[in-house]
Amino acid sequence: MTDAVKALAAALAAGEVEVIDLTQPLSDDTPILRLPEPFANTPRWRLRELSRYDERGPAWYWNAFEGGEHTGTHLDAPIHWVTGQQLDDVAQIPPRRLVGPAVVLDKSAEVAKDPDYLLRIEDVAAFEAEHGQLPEGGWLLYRTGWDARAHDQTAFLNADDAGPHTPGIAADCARWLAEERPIVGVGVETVGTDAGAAGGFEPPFPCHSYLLGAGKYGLTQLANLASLPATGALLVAAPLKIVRGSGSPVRVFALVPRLAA
Ligand code: 23J
Ligand code: MN
Repeated sequence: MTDAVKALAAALAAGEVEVIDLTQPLSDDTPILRLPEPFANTPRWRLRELSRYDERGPAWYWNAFEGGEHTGTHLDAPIHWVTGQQLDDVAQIPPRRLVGPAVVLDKSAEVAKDPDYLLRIEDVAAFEAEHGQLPEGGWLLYRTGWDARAHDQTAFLNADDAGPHTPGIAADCARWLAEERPIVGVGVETVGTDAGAAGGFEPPFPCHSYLLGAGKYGLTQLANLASLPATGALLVAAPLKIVRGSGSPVRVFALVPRLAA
């Protein structure tokens, strides 16, 4: 049997495999979700300096950090939603489930015309007709072009008096992805896996409700999806092992074959 890890290490060393960072920077400027009254909201990410080569610690720099579990590029664990309350917290997710193939479905042209665009079952079916069925144990990454707004909270949330206008997944499609496809989860470029308007859907926040209720995961605020092929990437998601955590900021890498030099 060939040593697949050795082969991968050699391919990385030879530049035949590229490592793409799908993570947005995490700082006090990182956009965060805003829920309407009367719901609780998450605090921003914040560093609190402990010492910086000074009287508090002459040879070292370090910080404490504070922030919601669901801040920036983050992973939603099944226990995050009431439908998954008996299922895994973020520390219980088997690591094997966090390494798997990823496919990228690009609806950025549609979203440029309609920021409330909702992915439909027929969109996924059309993707599958071209690229094959969604991967067992893998991720559906939903490209919307929303990453271009990730540096600016106002543009990222895109809210008016009616609430936020950001793309998402139609309720029937979320249910179908949860129940009829062998993926481990869905990844998006927006502040959450659900559309900005999804609080008014039936059920409310259907992506959270169906996917997490089926023991699957969400990945949010992803970057660099435009650098990935439609199929053929391997995704590695590494959330912090927060005991009883409902989610965590996550570092996400994609390994992709480097095609033409
Ligand atoms: C709580 C309630 C609604 C939503 C969310 C959290 C998220 O988007 C999240 O980060 O899980 S929509
Ligand atoms: Mn979340």
